[in-house]
Amino acid sequence: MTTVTCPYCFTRASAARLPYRCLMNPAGVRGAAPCGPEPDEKWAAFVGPGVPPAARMRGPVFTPARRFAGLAGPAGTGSSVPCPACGVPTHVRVCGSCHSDLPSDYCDQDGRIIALVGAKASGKSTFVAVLRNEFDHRVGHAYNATLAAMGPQSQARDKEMAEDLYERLRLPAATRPAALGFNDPLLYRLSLPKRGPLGRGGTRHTALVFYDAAGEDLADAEAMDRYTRYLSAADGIILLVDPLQLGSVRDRLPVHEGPPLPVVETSPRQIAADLATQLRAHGKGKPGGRVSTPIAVAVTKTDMLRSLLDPHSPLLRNATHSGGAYDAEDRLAVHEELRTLLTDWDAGALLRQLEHDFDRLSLFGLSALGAPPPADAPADVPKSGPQPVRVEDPLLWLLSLRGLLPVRTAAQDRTGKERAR
Ligand SMILES: Nc1nc2c(ncn2[C@@H]2O[C@H](COP(=O)(O)OP(=O)(O)O)[C@@H](O)[C@H]2O)c(=O)[nH]1
Ligand SMILES: [Mg+2]
Ligand SMILES: [Zn+2]
Ligand SMILES: [Zn+2]
Repeated sequence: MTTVTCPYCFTRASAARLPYRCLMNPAGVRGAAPCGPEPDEKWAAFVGPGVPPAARMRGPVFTPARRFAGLAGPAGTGSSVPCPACGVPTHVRVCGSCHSDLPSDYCDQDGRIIALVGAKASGKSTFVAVLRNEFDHRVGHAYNATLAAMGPQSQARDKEMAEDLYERLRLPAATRPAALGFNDPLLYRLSLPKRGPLGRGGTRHTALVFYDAAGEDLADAEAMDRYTRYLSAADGIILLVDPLQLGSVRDRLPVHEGPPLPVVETSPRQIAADLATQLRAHGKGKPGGRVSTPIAVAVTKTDMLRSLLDPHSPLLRNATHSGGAYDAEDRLAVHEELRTLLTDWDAGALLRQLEHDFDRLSLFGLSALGAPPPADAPADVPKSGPQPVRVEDPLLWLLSLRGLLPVRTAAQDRTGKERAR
């Protein structure tokens, strides 16, 4: 049975029990009058006082008769059930708790919530857009995987972000307090070949939920509460750390040709500490103990750090993903490289905080753009377009922990070589 976690309020429910919303289609059947809009108070209360009265009027929500429950159509199309009032079938399911509409394909697969966390301007929007694009090319090809936006809102935003970044060569507009409606998750469907014990075919779909919100910005208590529920519902967390926020990195960078350094925001160490406190408060670790949720901590904008890296640093090139397997040795090499760097940066304060707070931690380094934005046009993508380095690693690691990807280990490599001899 599929369990669905609402990507808006994070209530969990069995997919078969979700209510439906009538689409008020005028093509009534059996001569029944079409349904009209009704005030959806549950939804309005959830979305908040900003909703104009007219927008509260929505298609009626109903719970289908038992005999219709679980009458799913062909895989991926969702099920559709007739509205008891007008008789017209609808496929739109809503969360029973907040009445948000759920994309029908979201309800047909097990969800994984991967929470994306990072201070303002740490690179979250750019990261998501570039990651999505890499699945259309290099990464999708290596793993035979696709990553597609689900539902009309996510699809529209996904398209807009891609056009900005890859066609207009514009960086995303900053995630600023004004954009604080915490109502807009980006929903994606990740499809990977199934890996049964017998290597049987088929495809496994996994729903991924990202919010592009800066946690420290969420001034009002309700938005903050929802944000912490998002974090505690997460199966894995990607924490983006902007190295340009670390004093000792800023001091060490040569007077560079890129745009001016960003203003100093909340320190990454503080963000990590707050994150751990919030997760512990939601039972993801004993008070004072380590948090159990796996966390991928990714230092972004590594293109700015070239002068601080050894020319052989693994941070300067993408993983090969050869044989469609996630390379555990390569991950370790990156992790160790970052441990060394972080030990040095700001006297190791961030590293100590992370190792103190998180039980399952892996460090990553990535660049979504591959080069700094042009100095004379800091809101633009570099002329050659994004040339990402290692953007996929944090997500792939979290997926590999869930057994969703084949993993290649050093031991396997050795046996492979011996066999080849
Ligand atoms: N050098 C460099 N700068 C980046 C990269 N990604 C983002 N940035 C810069 O960081 C700024 C904020 O990025 P954005 O994705 O909007 O961050 P968000 O506020 O966390 O969503 C951008 O406007 C760029 O100036 C990168 O890969 N390399
Ligand atoms: Mg953003
Ligand atoms: Zn909900
Ligand atoms: Zn109806």
